[in-house]
Amino acid sequence: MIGLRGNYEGIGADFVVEQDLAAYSRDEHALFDRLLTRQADLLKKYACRTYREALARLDLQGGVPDFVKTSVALSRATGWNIVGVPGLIPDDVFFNHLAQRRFPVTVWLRTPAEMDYIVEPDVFHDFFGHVPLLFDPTYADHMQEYGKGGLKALRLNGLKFLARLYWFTIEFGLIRENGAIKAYGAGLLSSAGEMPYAIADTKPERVLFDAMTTMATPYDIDRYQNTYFVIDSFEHLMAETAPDFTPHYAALNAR
Ligand code: HBI
Ligand code: FE
Repeated sequence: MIGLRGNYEGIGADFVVEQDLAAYSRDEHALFDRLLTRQADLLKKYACRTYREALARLDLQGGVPDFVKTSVALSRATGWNIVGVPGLIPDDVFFNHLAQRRFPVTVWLRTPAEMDYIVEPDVFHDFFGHVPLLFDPTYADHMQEYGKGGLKALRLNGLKFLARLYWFTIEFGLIRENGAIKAYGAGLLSSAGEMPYAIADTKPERVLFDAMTTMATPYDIDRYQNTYFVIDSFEHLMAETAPDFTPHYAALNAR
């Protein structure tokens, strides 16, 4: 599938591409399974229950999953669908998909050399990391609100702040569960190294999530974070991000 990696020629305005299941090599299916197996033990220890239960229901048959098949179950559960994309897509296109309950999932898979670290999201990060939680109604609603908020942030010069919110919740968020701290962020769930680090290492600080502090916290995409934000529940995340952020953006831009 290397051919499709970052190949945008002839792409439409929505940046959607068909997932060609036949185009994945046997090695690619095997690599996807190796990534899955490697995470399995870590998930038991570090992943939040909602994620683990949703992943189990997905019943991944082995190899790179079929977006169309998963979308049938997903749309029945929360009205979301998966759309294939060739990689990162423009912010406004990305947010517009989320606002319409379409989750963009990259169609290509990393190479074995990128097993431990990949800069851009690939199908393992996007599918394994993001898709299971879209089966949870509250999280699914939050993700759609996030998309609508993103389109608004673009108009209010607030994208940088909203991207930080996304980074510290949807990508690297932690959640309190029965007195323990677990992972729900896709970047953590799909990483063998950063999930244990974020939860068990003494180096990073773990602070209670609030939207303003998160939006004021810069992040580095190519290193582990110094700070991780902890929500009490997805309802807490929803409530914290429901307000109109216009005044927040104005205050943050004024700093
Ligand atoms: N495109 N395919 C894809 N996946 C993303 O996660 C993504 C994107 N484009 C923009 C983007 N994320 C970020 O700018 C926003 O999350 C802020
Ligand atoms: Fe992601």
